[in-house]
Amino acid sequence: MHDLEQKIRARTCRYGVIGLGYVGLPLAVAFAQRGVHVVGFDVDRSKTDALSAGRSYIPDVPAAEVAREVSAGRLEATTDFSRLAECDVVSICVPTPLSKSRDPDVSYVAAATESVVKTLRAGQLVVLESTTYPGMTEEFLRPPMAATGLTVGRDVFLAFSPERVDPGNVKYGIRNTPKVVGGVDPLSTRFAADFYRIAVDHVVEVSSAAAAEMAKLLENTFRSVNIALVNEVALMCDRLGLDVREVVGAAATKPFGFMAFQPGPGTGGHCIPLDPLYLSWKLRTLEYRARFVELADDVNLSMPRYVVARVVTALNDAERSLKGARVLVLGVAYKRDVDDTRESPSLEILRHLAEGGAQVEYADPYVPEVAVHGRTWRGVPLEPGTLARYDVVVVATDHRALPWDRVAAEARLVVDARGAVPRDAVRGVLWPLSGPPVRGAAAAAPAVAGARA
Ligand code: SAJ
Repeated sequence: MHDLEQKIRARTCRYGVIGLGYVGLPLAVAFAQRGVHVVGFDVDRSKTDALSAGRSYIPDVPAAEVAREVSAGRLEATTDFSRLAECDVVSICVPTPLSKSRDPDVSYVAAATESVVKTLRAGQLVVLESTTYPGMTEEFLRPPMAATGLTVGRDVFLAFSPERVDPGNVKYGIRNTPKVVGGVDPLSTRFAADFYRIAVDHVVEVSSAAAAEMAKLLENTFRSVNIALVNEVALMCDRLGLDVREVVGAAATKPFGFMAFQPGPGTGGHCIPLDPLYLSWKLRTLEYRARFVELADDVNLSMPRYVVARVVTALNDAERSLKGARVLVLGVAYKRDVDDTRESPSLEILRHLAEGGAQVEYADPYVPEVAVHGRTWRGVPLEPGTLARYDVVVVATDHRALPWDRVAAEARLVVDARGAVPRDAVRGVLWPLSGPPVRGAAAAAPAVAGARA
């Protein structure tokens, strides 16, 4: 039996996790809790110092769990990447963002790979977890590992296993989320699968690293395309004078063969807007256009401007112009109940409203301040009377913590891109994402063209 296999079976293998963010930290803690000695690596000393002191900066990872594993000596954190030599298994969990030209930015993976190769030794298994294009593990990690003179698949082993950490998800965690694993050769697949089985109930072996890379991209492209479809249905409903949420809600009553997605102001976050573009980028190098991926990206990217156009329509109906209007945007995080503003469509909405001459402010209980194209906004508290001060309130993120009943009762005019405001409680005028406005008791009758007082 290979020495590595023996260590995995005996759980005496030492595990290195590079990148201690929302993916790497839960992974490190999960294996430490299963008795594996884990060394966490990060370039950010504030992270490694916090963990060494038994503190957590990831909401899904309780500090008590970090403290317990650190004090038991099963979890360490360091910025000293030379210690990778101690590790038998290394998972790379670093960001794979897009560059300014919306092409893959693999600089973080390149830096991690360089560190791994510097200390590479016989008996090590390297697993890339960062979401990337099909072929990257084979094309980007294998050559520098082989260039050390060690044989991949005999002396050292290499696999890809996509991360499926869903921040804020209280139901699914490391243990009960099935883990796909694909090696660059059968032995790499087997060793990686055996290793992950230490902390994951269900490990799914596939025939190659590329198959595992592609599976991950399919998972998130599926979401991007279906969100784009329902957003395009919103654009259609706008022209048809229909309320898209009523249409989606009705379709969702079909108990089979349909999966409801919600239309909204676009897609944000570090996964859905980015992952599919890794796929289309790779396919372009193979002279193939991933048309669904690119169309979905176009539609989703167009939604912030559509929401702003809806605001203009609503103000126009109230005989107000966007220029000079006082506008409050509710929610700048990319989705409900999170504090992450990466790629958030709300930021584009803020920018376009400001460019249109509106006096724009925002309120978001999770985000105290946000910078958009060089301008910094500070959130405003929703004190009594605040909502009534604005000419229009725009719902961009439907945080559960926001006072939706107050929005219905106090706001004179609402554009609700998320279907968050209770319609039956509206006193002013509410414009849904598509379809006719809802006019409440306090709404002035709309001006009728041509009529004179
Ligand atoms: N969105 C819609 N309509 C929908 C669903 C989402 O407009 O019906 C928007 C959200 O508001 C957000 C963006 O799309 O701006 C992405 O939302 P998301 O629910 O896909 O959440 P993410 O970005 O946190 O995606 C993560 C992914 N997890 C991993 O990659 C491990 C994704 O695969 C998960 O399915 C998703 O969480 C989840 O289900 O929570």
